[in-house]
Amino acid sequence: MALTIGIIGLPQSGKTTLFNALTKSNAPISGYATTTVQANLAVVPVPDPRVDALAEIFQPKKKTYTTVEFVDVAGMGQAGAAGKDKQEGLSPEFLGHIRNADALAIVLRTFANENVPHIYNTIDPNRDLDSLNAELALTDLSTVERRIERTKKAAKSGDKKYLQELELLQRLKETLEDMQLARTLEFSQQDQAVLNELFLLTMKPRMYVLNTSEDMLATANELLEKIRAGENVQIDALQGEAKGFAQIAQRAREEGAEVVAVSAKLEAELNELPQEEANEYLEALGLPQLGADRVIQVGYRLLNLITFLTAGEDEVRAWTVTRGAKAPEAAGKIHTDIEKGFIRAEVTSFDDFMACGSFAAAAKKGVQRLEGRDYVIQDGDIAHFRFNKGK
Ligand SMILES: Nc1nc2c(ncn2[C@@H]2O[C@H](COP(=O)(O)OP(=O)(O)O)[C@@H](O)[C@H]2O)c(=O)[nH]1
Ligand SMILES: [Mg+2]
Repeated sequence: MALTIGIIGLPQSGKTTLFNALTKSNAPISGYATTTVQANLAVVPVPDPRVDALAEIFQPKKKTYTTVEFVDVAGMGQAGAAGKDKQEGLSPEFLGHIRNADALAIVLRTFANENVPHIYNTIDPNRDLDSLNAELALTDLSTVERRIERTKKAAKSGDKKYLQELELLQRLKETLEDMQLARTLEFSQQDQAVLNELFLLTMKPRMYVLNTSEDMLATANELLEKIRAGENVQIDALQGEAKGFAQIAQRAREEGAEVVAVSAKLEAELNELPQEEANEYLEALGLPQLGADRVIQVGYRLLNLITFLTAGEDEVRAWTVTRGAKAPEAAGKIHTDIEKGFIRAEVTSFDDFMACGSFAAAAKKGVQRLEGRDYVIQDGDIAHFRFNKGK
């Protein structure tokens, strides 16, 4: 069940370069704005230090991470690219790729480079985000308007369900007309059922990926951290790229969105180097980790998934379940037979395990628990399932 994160942004913002950095693959990078819809798709492992730590202990034959799918789709900002001022809505090809994405990574360019034209000629991520939001909102607006027509007909019967639905749709319509995101509204559980059918683009969880100049990465990380922590930053006093970082970070904070800074080009280049050299380079830049890895980890977090682990001499492995899943469902991820014959789960939290160093020590210390069918799996649980093979 690979969940998908759609990489979107204006032409020349660095989507494909980021995609390459994420996947360590080499999708073609365009040096000019294209009008056709190209899509690159890849399933990438989610870096997880817990898997690495357990592998150090168990020295397994195999080490397996959870995965997430990224799709890089061109197709936004085409009206701007063609020099038209009217937004014409997004193409069916673009929508075909992005409607089913579970979350969005929105690439915003902050790097300046004369050789890489910008469709609006200047570097201004705040303006670019407004423009992207407007395109997404307009597309959602037409979805909502079509639905209103349908629901109006159904509501003629006087059925309360449809009258409530109309109310919701009206609220969405007003929000989208203001170019605001549907996800900023509050919804009831009943609304949620309708929303699930609409696949609105402005409902999707999102992260902003600031594509920075190489030498501004450290500054970006510092500012992002400050704003995330709620420190008071005088945004208007900032200049150049730094101002853009702060503006987007502030918006992300207000919206409850995530924000990550990367230098897509640098990272795509680092992938060409041997691991050791790449690490040295990162260290020299004062960076703790590849931005691409952060993008993957934050993307995974957006999907509201949790990870549980299995560990042994054969394999150390991370598994994905949705938040709230109970033990038998988690067992079913490994094999349906284990779910069917589920007896109980032996569970040790990752932290407890690391403090003890082995399952035997964990059991002795009493931190290894026996859990039944109703146990809700927690992120970082190391689980061993006992099951009845005959069932
Ligand atoms: N200087 C610099 N150039 C970049 C960066 N990221 C992308 N580019 C360049 O910008 C151009 C467009 O990048 P691309 O990934 O194809 O953009 P896309 O249209 O959003 O997919 C390419 O020439 C890239 O080399 C970056 O972080 N710094
Ligand atoms: Mg591209």
